[in-house]
Amino acid sequence: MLKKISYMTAGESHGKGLTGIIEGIPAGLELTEEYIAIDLLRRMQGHGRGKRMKIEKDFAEIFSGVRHQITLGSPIALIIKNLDWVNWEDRMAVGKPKKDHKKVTMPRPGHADLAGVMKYDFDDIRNVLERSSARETAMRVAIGAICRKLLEDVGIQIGSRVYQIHDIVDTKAIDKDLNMSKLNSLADKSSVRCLDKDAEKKMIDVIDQAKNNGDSVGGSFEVIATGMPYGLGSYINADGKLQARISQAMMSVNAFKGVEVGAGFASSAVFGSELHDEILYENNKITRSSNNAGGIEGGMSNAQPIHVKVSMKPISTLIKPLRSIDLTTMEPKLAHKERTDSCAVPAASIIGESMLAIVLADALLEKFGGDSMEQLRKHIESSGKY
Ligand code: EPS
Repeated sequence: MLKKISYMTAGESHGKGLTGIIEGIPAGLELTEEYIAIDLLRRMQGHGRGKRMKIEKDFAEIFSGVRHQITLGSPIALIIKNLDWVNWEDRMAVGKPKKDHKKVTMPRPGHADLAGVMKYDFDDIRNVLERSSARETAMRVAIGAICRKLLEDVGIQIGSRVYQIHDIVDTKAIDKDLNMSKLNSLADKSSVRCLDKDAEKKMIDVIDQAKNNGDSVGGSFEVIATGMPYGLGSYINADGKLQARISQAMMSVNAFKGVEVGAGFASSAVFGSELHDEILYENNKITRSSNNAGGIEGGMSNAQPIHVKVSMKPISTLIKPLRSIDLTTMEPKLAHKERTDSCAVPAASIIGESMLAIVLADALLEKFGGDSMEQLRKHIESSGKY
């Protein structure tokens, strides 16, 4: 559903690394590897992460498309090396392996394992799980960081926080006037990326409880974009609708199971008069009495902050596995165990920010266009309405 930007990632979780290419970023955007590294580091954090994150130091090397810290308008290629590769070289060898390796044959409920082996006629689930692993999201975050830089340079900021882990809810409201870099710096200080200290403690406890039981927990986070102009997206056709484009991007992450825009599901339980955001005119500016629409009306941004909530299921690799079968014998067996995280919701919120950045950068380029950042800025200055 992207219209101006296209991107692709490649790479197996325990292969040599992840590669990614993004095309459609205008020339003249200032970009450094260090800037991308900030979000990669944020994705690696969070209470409940497993041992893999202690092995890796995710860093995206820019391979092409940037010269002297400025984008060239050409495809930008990135490489994130897997430091864990040294431990998997033979098991994941591109060529003939030196020895036989035990096949993975007990599919994990909730993972891509069963449908994946059926689809590709594999007899080894490792051929599926390596690519379906959430490791791939490291490259999405690197690509998202490039889009975030473009948005930042034209005044659009993206922030997020976790508001629920398992059944623990952080009810502390985000201050209406809080800017997104402040929100991120507050959330980043917490190992669960929530705002309320009591909720934080309870969230940490519930993650520890899950971990001690060989279990996992999911949760929900919200992502907000400020500085939005009117009219990103469109009401004229299905594939132009901004909420559809955002939902598609969020739901393209395996573990994300639900997306709400603005008041979302709660909208169905209130009267129209309670829900809709009244239109006011104050200090020479159109304002709204609330933002239950989440910044999108009729498939277009309405100059209010974009507000999206996303839920993540508990990770499906369990240290205390669920029932499954051995696909070689069809005998009952417990599901495959693989090193895993007990909770990755804090990391998921960074992935959510990245997915929103990609969609908004794309919709911004669709509306305003330009081969260079200078042209884009001029187009926004001359026709952007806020
Ligand atoms: C992940 C890397 C993976 C997992 C996790 C996310 O590394 P490993 O499999 O070596 O531990 O930690 O992915 C899953 C739990 C999953 O089920 O896909 C990462 O880089 O985020």
